[in-house]
Amino acid sequence: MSIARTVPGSRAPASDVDPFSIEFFEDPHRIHGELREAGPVVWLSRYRVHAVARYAEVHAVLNDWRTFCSSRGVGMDDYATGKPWRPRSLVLETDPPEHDRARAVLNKVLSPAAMKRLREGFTAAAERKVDELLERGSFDAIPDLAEAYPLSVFPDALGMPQEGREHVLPYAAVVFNSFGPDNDLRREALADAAPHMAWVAESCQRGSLAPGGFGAGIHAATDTGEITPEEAPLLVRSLFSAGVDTTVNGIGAAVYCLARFPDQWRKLRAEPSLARAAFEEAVRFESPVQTFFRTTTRPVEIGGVEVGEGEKVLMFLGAANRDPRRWERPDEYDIARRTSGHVGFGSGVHMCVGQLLARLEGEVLLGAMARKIDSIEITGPVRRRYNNTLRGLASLPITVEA
Ligand code: OVV
Repeated sequence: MSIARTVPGSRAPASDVDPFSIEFFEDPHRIHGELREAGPVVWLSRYRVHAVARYAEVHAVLNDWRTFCSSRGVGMDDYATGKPWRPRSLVLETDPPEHDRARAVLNKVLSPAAMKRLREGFTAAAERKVDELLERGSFDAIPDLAEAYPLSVFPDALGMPQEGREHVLPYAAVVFNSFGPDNDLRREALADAAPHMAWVAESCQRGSLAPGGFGAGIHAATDTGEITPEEAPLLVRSLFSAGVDTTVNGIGAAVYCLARFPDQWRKLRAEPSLARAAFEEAVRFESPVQTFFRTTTRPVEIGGVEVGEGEKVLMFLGAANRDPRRWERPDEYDIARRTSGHVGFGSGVHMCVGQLLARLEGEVLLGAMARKIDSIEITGPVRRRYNNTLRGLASLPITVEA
């Protein structure tokens, strides 16, 4: 990477790196460091957008929705100048006050009380999954664990139709690739998206959703007038979009960490009550959601650099989560660390509305592993999965012993 200190039309240092390339996905950490060191804001010349990679600036952008809006899209596409590829999300791609109405409904559906009702069933499913995998001994921790466990609990909790659930992960891959630039990943994902989109649209209708689930809960909010009947399916769509692949990659990150760092695995085994902390630290360490954009609503100075109105700003959540200005030993996975303040779930008004559900899944699964599994060993080639937003693996062959 070359970093030039000046560029016409910007006072930010410029970089020609492509943070949406396979090469970058393979090893983002060195370049994250270079971007942090270059300055508080960097100009990505390839895409003509500003980017922030330091914790302080990422946190500041996330916490100033008036200046850094979401209603023009949180991907590279600017909805002020182009049509969204799907009707825009009522919660992700809106600003207060519209955002807050939709958010309140999701907050209630995914509340601490709702988590309490789910805990027992989620725990039993985690124990069954771990028992089954111990029986097998050797398996692929991505499809057989990181994907299989969330798929065994979340679609039922949402009340998804039984038929067609194979669309869930492909649909999410489309959504998260869509936030990136018009590269091969995004183009190929969108080219094959139609059947996934059709199934999701149909499944979000009130009549498709099982009683008692998150989906039915969202539709019930139309009866009290909090949202309109036209809005409900779109809000349900947010859970289809963001409810599975995020936790798949969060759990995948945690298992990958625990398999790579035996001293941390030993610590967790000795103290299974650290399961929730071990999951949280994996979210900081790997940052399954790597990036989001905002769009400026006015000219603004970031770290002394002038950014104009109507400009996209790319936030490197993963770089912020390893910024040595904020974290001690940032590149160490340490389950005893104080992780609070990490931006793996975002921050501010848009901070992950499903974070309690993600943590519940992570906690009960890692807890079951800690109580039942003695050793974890990586026993085959680790393959990465490429996505414009999500960081995670396609394959993690492991062997476990009781
Ligand atoms: C956080 C997130 C990711 C992807 C999609 C959505 C939300 C949505 O609201 O559709």
